[in-house]
Amino acid sequence: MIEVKTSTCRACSAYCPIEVSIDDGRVVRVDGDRAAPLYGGFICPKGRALTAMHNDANRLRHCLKRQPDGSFTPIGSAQAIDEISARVSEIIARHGPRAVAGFTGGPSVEQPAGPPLMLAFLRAIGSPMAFSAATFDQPGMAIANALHGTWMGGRMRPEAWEVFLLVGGNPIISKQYFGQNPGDQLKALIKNGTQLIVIDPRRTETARKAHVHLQCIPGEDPTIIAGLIHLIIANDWINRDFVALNAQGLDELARAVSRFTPDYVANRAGIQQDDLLHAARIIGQARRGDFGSGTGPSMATRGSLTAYLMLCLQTLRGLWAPEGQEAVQPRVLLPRVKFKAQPRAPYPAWGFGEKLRVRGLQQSAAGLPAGGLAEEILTPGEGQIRALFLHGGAMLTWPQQELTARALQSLELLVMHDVEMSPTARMAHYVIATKMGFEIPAISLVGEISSLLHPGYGWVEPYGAYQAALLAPPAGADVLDSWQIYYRMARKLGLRLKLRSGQPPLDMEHEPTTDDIYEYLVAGSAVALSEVKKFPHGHIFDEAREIVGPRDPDCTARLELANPAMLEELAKVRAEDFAQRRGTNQDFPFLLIPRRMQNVTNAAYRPPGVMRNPYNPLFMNPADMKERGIAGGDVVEIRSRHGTIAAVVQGDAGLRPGVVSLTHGFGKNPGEPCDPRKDGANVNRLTRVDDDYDPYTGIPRMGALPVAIARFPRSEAAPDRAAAPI
Ligand SMILES: Nc1nc2c(c(=O)[nH]1)N[C@H]1C(S)=C(S)[C@@H](COP(=O)(O)OP(=O)(O)OC[C@H]3O[C@@H](n4cnc5c(=O)[nH]c(N)nc54)[C@H](O)[C@@H]3O)O[C@H]1N2
Ligand SMILES: Nc1nc2c(c(=O)[nH]1)N[C@H]1C(S)=C(S)[C@@H](COP(=O)(O)OP(=O)(O)OC[C@H]3O[C@@H](n4cnc5c(=O)[nH]c(N)nc54)[C@H](O)[C@@H]3O)O[C@H]1N2
Ligand code: SF4
Ligand SMILES: [Mo]
Repeated sequence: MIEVKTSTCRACSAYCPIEVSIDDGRVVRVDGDRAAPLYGGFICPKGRALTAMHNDANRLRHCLKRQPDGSFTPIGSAQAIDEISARVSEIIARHGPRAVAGFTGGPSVEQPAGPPLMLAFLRAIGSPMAFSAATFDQPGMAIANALHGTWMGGRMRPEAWEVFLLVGGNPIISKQYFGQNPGDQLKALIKNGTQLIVIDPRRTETARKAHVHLQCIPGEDPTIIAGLIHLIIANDWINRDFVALNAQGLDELARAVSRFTPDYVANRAGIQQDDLLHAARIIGQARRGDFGSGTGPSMATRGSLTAYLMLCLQTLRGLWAPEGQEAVQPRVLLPRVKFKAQPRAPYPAWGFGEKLRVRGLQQSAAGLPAGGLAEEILTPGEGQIRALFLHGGAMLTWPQQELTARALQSLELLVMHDVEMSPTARMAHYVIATKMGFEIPAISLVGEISSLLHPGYGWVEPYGAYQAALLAPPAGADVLDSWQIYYRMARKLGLRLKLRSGQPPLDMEHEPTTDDIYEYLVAGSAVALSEVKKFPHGHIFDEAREIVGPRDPDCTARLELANPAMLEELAKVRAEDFAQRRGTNQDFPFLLIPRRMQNVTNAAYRPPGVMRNPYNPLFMNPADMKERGIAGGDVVEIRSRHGTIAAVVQGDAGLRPGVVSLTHGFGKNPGEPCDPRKDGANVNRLTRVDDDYDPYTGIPRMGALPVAIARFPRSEAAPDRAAAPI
């Protein structure tokens, strides 16, 4: 008999509510949950493919251990944890706790308890070496918040927006912003009078809905935002009352942008002056609105500066939630906070915490720079990392794949969690087979935590959801919830794990359940988890709504419009020879940019059938293809200054001529045969960790990357050549 149960899709960070049809312990169908609030029953092909994912015979059912000859043999999870624990304690004894590091990434969407337990474990052994994918993502936002200060009232409510400015993001595909059915949300906003401005070198699904689309040359976001600031100031479109009360540094900012005149900006960024003026006028006259940015500008270098300038622009217009407005993103499973119509003063963005031993990189408001992790592993000396626990798809997602490979190979101990024998798992000493989706209880906590770091995540309304696990792992399987790895190691090593300061440690005698861990994680939440559990479709908790309160009478905090480091970087932007810095020339005539595709999430597990073609095509403007005699379906060679890959071309008339785009998360490991039509192409063979990296966050140039595109003589795949060693 078929049973239908509600759950949440965790194949991306949109967390769509779903209905799962189960027949005798087997998933037979997944649909959007029409009875759930906010999402309107939305589901994408990845959600539907959860059926194939849970029934995939290739899924890992046992942990694996690498043998001296490189092959893998199954090992019981208990035995694996015993052996790993012994090696960890031996490494700590020999090299100290800093020799043990962890990395968490995308899989935390599915495994909410994994990262907190990994961090608790690292704290318990005394290692500061906790890295995350956040510093390969949009780390500049955390830097910008620290340097500018933040608004304690939060953002303006979308139903009131007259403008939304989106710089280098594509919510319709990525669901970053408007995560609950983005197409419908955007349609409703536009119908409601919101003018959408999109800055993107590609006419994306989202840009097609925009009132103004600035189809710029990649990497020119600081130029364009500085140009918009210049126009807002020059036309006296500043919200004077707001700025006088809440900000400082206007005169210095005005001077810093004074030479970003419309003709300079338009010429440099490859856009029309009229369009720039049109965008500035919409922004300058809107009384309510919001701005957001995506991975485009972050990957294109100077992500911290772009994010900082966007905050300055937003503050100049006073587009922050006023007193009396209902707050967006109030807490549900996190402790309640008071929203207030006042600034929180800037705070240190760097200069505290752990320093890496490479390139002067250090802990910042965005975390420890993962861009320096591979070199940290490879650099001999005291503190060198010898053991790494990996909760992400490093081999396909970290820049400079060849360096990543060398770093991972050099480790004494690499432990990977996985549900498949992924490229990264193939590098590991131990692969811990983990539970997948429906075997893990769903909870909206990670979405809410993400919204603290990035306004494009979480829920505007006080939404919360929890659904129990729906399935047991396959009969005979020996798989763990990823947090159990750290709990069981800690127990072996006699450590007591604490999830938060001020909280009692976990019970190390009797192993908690995943639900117990969730209870620890939501301690002090605005709404009790037991209450959230009463609503199988998820729920909007009216009792969690908050109104933005008045300013404290003694508040003296001000938002900073003239951070010296940022204005210095901006001066450099204006002074440089931009064509030279861009790096395109006859040898490298194209700029390669990142993009997401609908049916894949980064390098995450791809259920059979989820993609029509299993590869990531190189998208190219048809005029550029024609000029070079390239047809759709041809295999081409993409060469950057750092490496060469082969990819299958697909025409995309929406791309700005001279720009090509390729999604990350595909391909194979160095030395493995890679067929671009089957395995796709790894864009991170074209990147390099020390190429024009952000000095604060360490994120290197992963967009606006100069490349050459050449047709293979007989249109067949050439072997990938590895990048030059660092
Ligand atoms: N060139 C380039 N590189 C990029 C980007 C780009 O735009 N261009 N984007 C960057 C961004 S924004 C991000 S967030 C990162 C993402 O980078 P990561 O966070 O490193 O990668 P994911 O692809 O999310 O990780 C998915 C993989 O993690 C492994 N895994 C580990 N633990 C588990 C587990 O418990 N369960 C499951 N199911 N799998 C597990 C599986 O192998 C799975 O394939 O990539 C970054 N890299
Ligand atoms: N379907 C799907 N959804 C995802 C993911 C996925 O892999 N697939 N990944 C998830 C993750 S980890 C993240 S971080 C988010 C990211 O969410 P988004 O940032 O919205 O991701 P993209 O869709 O890649 O949008 C980036 C846009 O930037 C544009 N762009 C590229 N270079 C530049 C530039 O120099 N300047 C400007 N202005 N624009 C530029 C690209 O053309 C593209 O349209 O998506 C999440 N959601
Ligand atoms: S957008 Fe698709 S992959 Fe993301 S949560 Fe929703 S159904 Fe799942
Ligand atoms: Mo990301």
